[in-house]
Amino acid sequence: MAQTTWKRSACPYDCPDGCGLLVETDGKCVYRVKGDPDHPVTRGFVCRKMQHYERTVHSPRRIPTPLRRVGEKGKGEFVPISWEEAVDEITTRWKALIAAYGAEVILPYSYAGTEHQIQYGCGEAFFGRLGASRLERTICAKAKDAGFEQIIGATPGQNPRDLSHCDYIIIWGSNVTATWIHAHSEILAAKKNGAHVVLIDVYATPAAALADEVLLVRPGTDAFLALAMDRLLQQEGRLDRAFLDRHTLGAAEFLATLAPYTLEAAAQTTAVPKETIASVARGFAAARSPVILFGAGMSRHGNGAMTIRCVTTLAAVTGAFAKPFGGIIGNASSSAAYRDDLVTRPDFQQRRVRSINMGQIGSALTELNDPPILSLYVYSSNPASIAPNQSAVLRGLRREDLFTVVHERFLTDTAKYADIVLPADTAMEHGDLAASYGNLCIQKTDPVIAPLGESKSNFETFALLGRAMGFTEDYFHQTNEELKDAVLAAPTPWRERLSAGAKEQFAQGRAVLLPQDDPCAFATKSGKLEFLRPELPHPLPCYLPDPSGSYPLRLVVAPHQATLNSSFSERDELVQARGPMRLILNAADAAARGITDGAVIDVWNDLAHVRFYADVRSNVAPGAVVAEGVYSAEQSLNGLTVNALLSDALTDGGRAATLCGNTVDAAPV
Ligand SMILES: Nc1nc2c(c(=O)[nH]1)N[C@H]1C(S)=C(S)[C@@H](COP(=O)(O)OP(=O)(O)OC[C@H]3O[C@@H](n4cnc5c(=O)[nH]c(N)nc54)[C@H](O)[C@@H]3O)O[C@H]1N2
Ligand SMILES: Nc1nc2c(c(=O)[nH]1)N[C@H]1C(S)=C(S)[C@@H](COP(=O)(O)OP(=O)(O)OC[C@H]3O[C@@H](n4cnc5c(=O)[nH]c(N)nc54)[C@H](O)[C@@H]3O)O[C@H]1N2
Ligand code: SF4
Ligand SMILES: [Mo]
Repeated sequence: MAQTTWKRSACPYDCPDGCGLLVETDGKCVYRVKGDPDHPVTRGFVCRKMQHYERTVHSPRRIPTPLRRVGEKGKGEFVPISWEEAVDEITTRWKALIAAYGAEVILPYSYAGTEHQIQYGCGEAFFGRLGASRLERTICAKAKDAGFEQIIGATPGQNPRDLSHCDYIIIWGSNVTATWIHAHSEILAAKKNGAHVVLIDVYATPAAALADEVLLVRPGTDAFLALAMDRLLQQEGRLDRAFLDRHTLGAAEFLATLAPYTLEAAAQTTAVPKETIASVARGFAAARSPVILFGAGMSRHGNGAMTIRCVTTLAAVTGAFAKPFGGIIGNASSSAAYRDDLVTRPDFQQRRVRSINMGQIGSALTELNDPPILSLYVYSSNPASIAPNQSAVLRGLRREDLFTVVHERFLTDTAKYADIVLPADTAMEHGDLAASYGNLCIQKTDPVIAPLGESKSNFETFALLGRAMGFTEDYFHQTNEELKDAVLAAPTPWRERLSAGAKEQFAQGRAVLLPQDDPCAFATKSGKLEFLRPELPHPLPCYLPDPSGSYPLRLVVAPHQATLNSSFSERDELVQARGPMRLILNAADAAARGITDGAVIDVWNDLAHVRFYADVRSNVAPGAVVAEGVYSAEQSLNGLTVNALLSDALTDGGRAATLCGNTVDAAPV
């Protein structure tokens, strides 16, 4: 090994922790990766996935050069070509399509393979300039955002770091032990200080080990649970009247609607015993520093945005927002610290074009005719594995008249359908701007090593394609580092508020924590928490039964601890730790169907039949079934994964995918 040094970097993955990294390198190779001890949230430790990021960076499965398909679509048979040939073929095909049908027959598809600002956003500038159809990038947490917006506006959230000071923590639908490990460690610290921890989920996730109490709730019914808690506190005179008077609008109108939410009705709807509902409500109201940590799972239902709005009312009626370290966690985001418009360039969009929702890519590829999609460019995403309505997605990708380009690090299920594959680099191989959606840290990164093989970053690729399309804007004639510097040269109110010392640290590539606002400074029109929003279809928070399907079991998809969506499939040790595709069922629901633990089962609805191994447990809400993890076709039992059972219906707010709002039935094979 040549002389090595430790360089600072930041984890690019779609994860609320947004960790800072230290990377051992000689400038050519990455040898070791560890958590940055000086990062305000990471504090020296990272998850198992990133502890060996060098295995991802130097994986023998990395795509080294551009590829051209030679076999059938989906078979993954390719030959290497040069970048010149690849760019020439792509831009020649696109120019012909644009001349014949207009640019809207081209659709980009992307999500959060990397969360860093430039590589996440630069495709918007390219496709905006091209005049292609727009993609609504809403699959993940847009219903959660919409639910918060409907009651507290775009109030920047709090740091999970503060959790350690809280004495009553409700983890509401987040498997923090898998997906948010620094929140997990803060909750552990709070427990050492005597905090009471409650988990509300549809099954006992690994995070249940943190909890003093686990409430197993029927999927999609959390709003009822929260409103029943509100009603009980109202009846018992435990509301924080001073907070309601000072910081909220429409409290009286809201409180006047709570009569139907009795404990009895709540127990019946949610399956949570009424004594438990009452004791959690009283404990939360009486706490010194009560906080609700919100996951996104409960927002991925047909009533998801309303659910988030209703659960937030519990933190309002108890005045939790005004108590020290109290309120809510799960709505933080530090991305406004950068001028994102300098990356995404909305000004390049010359005319209105149609939008296609990423959760409906299956029907868009197979049914759209006005005009049809004739070319798909996928980057930072893997729709064959992660999108709903998988059978339609695969049918679409198989279309011979669809010219598909995939910019990827690995030969994913989606890349196997590509006509042209372009090799992508990793976060070690380019600089970028890191923000987080789980805390308020920001960090600037520099390249740690040169791009491996012939791989290129998203920006370098779009700049190359832009020049080949004849775009004359300076944007396409600069380097990634020049764009990064231009974004940093543009001040934002948040970065301006950093102390001189923090600004200096940031300039040196260290992570800094943005100053936090008063949690009661709500970013609504009135500056108050707004129970009443007269302009909305439902002016007050209320329980809306979820309009899910008609099969008897309610299917929930959940993350797996060992992998991150379909990412990390290149790492055999993580894939092995995850094991085969399983469906978690409640023992009573399994017994009623003659399903035994470990048996191969057929699971179906109107969309598909998918095979799983049964994982029968006692601690699952009645009628709920859960599939953890995103699997590839190769790892599946019949070529399809759980995503084939997910419809492409959207949520009530935010146009997110209803990933957790589907129904199925199951039987032994
Ligand atoms: N290891 C790992 N880390 C990850 C990911 C991963 O796949 N693996 N994914 C990353 C991504 S993309 C995201 S968006 C974040 C997500 O992180 P969070 O938004 O914090 O949520 P999750 O941990 O995914 O947990 C969602 C939980 O919601 C539950 N749930 C579903 N429906 C309901 C319901 O109706 N009511 C209640 N109470 N619970 C419900 C599910 O059972 C699941 O346990 O995590 C990120 N981090
Ligand atoms: N069954 C099921 N389905 C789900 C979920 C679930 O939990 N279960 N989770 C849902 C959620 S919350 C989300 S956010 C979505 C996530 O959907 P995606 O954002 O598509 O997530 P990944 O599966 O991680 O795929 C990201 C891909 O980007 C590639 N990539 C990484 N970095 C770069 C880069 O710099 N450039 C390029 N060009 N490519 C790069 C990676 O190799 C990887 O193949 O999936 C959703 N779908
Ligand atoms: S916990 Fe999340 S942000 Fe931190 S290293 Fe792991 S994947 Fe990256
Ligand atoms: Mo996500």
